[in-house]
Amino acid sequence: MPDYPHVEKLDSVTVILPVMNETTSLDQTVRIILRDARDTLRELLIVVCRQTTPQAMTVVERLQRELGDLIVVHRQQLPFLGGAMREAFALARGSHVIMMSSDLETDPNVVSKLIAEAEKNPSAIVTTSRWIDGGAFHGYSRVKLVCNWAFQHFFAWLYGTHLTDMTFGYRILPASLVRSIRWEELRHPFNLETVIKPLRLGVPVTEIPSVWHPRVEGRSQNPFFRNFAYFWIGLKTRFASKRSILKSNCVGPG
Ligand SMILES: Nc1nc2c(ncn2[C@@H]2O[C@H](COP(=O)(O)OP(=O)(O)OP(=O)(O)O)[C@@H](O)[C@H]2O)c(=O)[nH]1
Ligand SMILES: [Mg+2]
Repeated sequence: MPDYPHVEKLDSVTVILPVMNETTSLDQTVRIILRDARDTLRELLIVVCRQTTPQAMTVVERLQRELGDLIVVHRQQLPFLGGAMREAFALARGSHVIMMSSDLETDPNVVSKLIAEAEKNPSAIVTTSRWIDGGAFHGYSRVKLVCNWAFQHFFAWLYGTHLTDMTFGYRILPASLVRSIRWEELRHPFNLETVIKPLRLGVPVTEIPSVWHPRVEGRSQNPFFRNFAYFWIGLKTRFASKRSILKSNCVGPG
């Protein structure tokens, strides 16, 4: 029996949009998702925090007025990006959740492709890669590219997987799966944690391509030196027991 929840069907999707300082990028992200995936959408779950700028809040409030129940706004209690995602996992009402950002670095044109892939295998995770055919990085320095390549290869070897982009936080996951796992990270390494913990449980993970463009407004919340923090969760999870990865009431099939 697998150690992760079996999911019969993709019924609906909650798209999680963390927002700090995005205005036009958030607006464009929402428009493209609605154009391509409105029928499958349970809600757009926008997560804001105390540092979210007044300009971004103005856009969030306008979207709420325009789109009514399709928009759910949550003010996070836990800090940072991982905290925002973890609280969103608990609140999502769709059978599946899409993790992405609102700065257009996670290309919203890929949302409908993620959904189409997840429909084929609803218990699995479909994640995006900038390294496979059809994917790309624009505006990454040579040093950043080499570091990223080396990092991806090291962790693919460590986990015995063919995945090529485990740190890119743009993927679709079953909601029951994300609620069965004990999450630890609060900052950006959460993006890695959300793929390596499922891998340790034996969850199938497939990749589709996505092109990365640097944000055109606002600032990243992830300074380059913080990338080293990914090693801690990456190494620790490799040797963690399945029992410690699952919440205590979720051991065995869900
Ligand atoms: N609600 C909320 N949103 C956040 C937080 N940190 C980042 N975000 C948003 O999450 C998305 C991803 O964060 P970024 O800081 O751009 O991180 P990134 O794109 O992974 O990192 P870079 O590659 O360095 O740009 C963006 O839309 C941010 O505005 C947070 O603490 N709370
Ligand atoms: Mg970003």
